[in-house]
Amino acid sequence: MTVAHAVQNGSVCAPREVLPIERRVAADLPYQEFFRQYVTANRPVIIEGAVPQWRALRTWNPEFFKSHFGSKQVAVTYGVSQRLGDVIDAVIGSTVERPGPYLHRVIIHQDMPELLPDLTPENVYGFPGRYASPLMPHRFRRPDGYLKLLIGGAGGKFPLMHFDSDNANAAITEIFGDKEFVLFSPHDTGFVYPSSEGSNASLVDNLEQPDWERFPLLRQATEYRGIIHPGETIFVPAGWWHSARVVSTSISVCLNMLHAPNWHGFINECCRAQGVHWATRNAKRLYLEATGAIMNAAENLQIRYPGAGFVTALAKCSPARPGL
Ligand SMILES: O=C(O)CCC(=O)C(=O)O
Repeated sequence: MTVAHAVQNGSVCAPREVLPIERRVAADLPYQEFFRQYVTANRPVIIEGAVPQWRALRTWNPEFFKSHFGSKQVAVTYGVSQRLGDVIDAVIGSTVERPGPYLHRVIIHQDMPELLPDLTPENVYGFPGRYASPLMPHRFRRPDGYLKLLIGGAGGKFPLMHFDSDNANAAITEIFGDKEFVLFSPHDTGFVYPSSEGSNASLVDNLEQPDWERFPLLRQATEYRGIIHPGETIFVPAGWWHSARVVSTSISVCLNMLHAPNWHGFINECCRAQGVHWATRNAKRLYLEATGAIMNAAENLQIRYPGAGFVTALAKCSPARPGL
């Protein structure tokens, strides 16, 4: 454990607790073990060697994107769209003092499907799960899990600390360069200043040098930190506050996942909408609970009979690979 001392008005204040994010090696972490120890327990982990076969690990770098997609117009951040070649130039020139753009709005299946073959076979620890199930109600179905491309240079960062909507889990896999994550448990929500009651966005905008006068309670939160390197996947569980900061020019992909353990929270979020008649809300809840029960059954069958094609197609709860 390390302890960070905050400096306020020139004097050192009470320390805050900083813990490393747990690390595991993929070769020693079969999927069912991952599911039990991290997905079900809602615990973050960094997995080394998660995607050894991905071609992206050998071919993706800033020059690759500049030469193959340089003239493509892409959504970079909220309300900003630019040629990817210009984004890459600015990313290469990015410094901690003058950070360049952080690309986080490209949905790969929709905007750059040419990249998909570089991301196969599917990440054992990072796949859409129930988002892709044919049992998922059409309105919530996202077979791509919102798979996104993230590119930034030194000093670049995801625009805000947040937890993911839909009560989703997230998996971010580093392809090139290094990126640091800072995480806070859902139990520390009271210390991380959500922008309004129930919001998933935090007002804390600088975790390297927090404004202690504005955010004094932050010192009571336990901070988890870890750097991901090429080939590593970080699992960010549902409800965990997170922010990401580029250490060295970084390219990664990120997606959202729904599994049995975060399904109930997903239902709660879906049924939270204001201004909807209680009867409609209850009908929706009942429908999603029934769907969840059928998915549970299909997933249990998949674990029992991993080779059965029709069960695998229905369940999508885990990658259907022998030995997992
Ligand atoms: O920049 C990152 O790696 C974090 C991405 C993220 O948190 C998100 O897309 O919700």
